[in-house]
Amino acid sequence: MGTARPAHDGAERQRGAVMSRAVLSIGSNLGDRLAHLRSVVDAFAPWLIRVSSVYSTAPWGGVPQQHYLNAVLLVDDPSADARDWLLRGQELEQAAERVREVRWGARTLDVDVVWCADRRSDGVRVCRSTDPTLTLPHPQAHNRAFVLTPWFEIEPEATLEVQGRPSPLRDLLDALDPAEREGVRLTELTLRRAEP
Ligand code: A4P
Ligand code: MG
Repeated sequence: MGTARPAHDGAERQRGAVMSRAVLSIGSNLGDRLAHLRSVVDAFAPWLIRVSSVYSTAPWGGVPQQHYLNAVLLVDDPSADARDWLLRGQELEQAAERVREVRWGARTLDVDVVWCADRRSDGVRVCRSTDPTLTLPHPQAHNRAFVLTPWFEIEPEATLEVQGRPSPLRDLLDALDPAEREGVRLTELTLRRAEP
């Protein structure tokens, strides 16, 4: 309890029986916002399964600041665990010269691990953790249309555990204040690379 590092035994990793799948929320509201989001898609290209559209979103959390661009990625890597996804995201935040000043304040790049699961020979195990350095599932995801809307776009069948109970994303979106949902607008911007 309280740790996000799954108990992977080395032999299991070598046999490829463990695979970590994660949902990442990426956001930017400072500098070249689209370039910051693209830096994540480029760096995560080897593990990328799906990438959402780009959404323009009203700032969440009560700190006055400019609108964000947000998107959600679905990634998969046989050799990664939940903490690897966090560390990879934080490296990219640093590369974007992110400065931490105000909680929920403006930032060049934010990469949050929303959800993570291990795929094993005996099925899928959702990662749960109360560790403050990596809380899973992300404790605010169900309150955020800027996470749920792009995630629903790329994985409409997904569920998210809220207080221990799995809920379909559609139900979580419907439960939000309409103003919260309406603050999330689809753009024509894209993070997908053009086919060669
Ligand atoms: N941390 C714990 N669990 C996680 C997790 N699942 N994923 C820890 C990522 N990080 C996690 O984060 C603080 C600490 O949270 C880290 O040390 C990490 O180990 P931070 O990135 O340093 O600070 P922060 O981002 O300001 O705080 P916080 O609470 O993580 O904020 P959020 O949740 O990232 O929210 N509005 C819109 N429209 N779009 C946005 O993208 N983003 C935020 C930031 C606020 N409002 C927004 C948006
Ligand atoms: Mg964050």
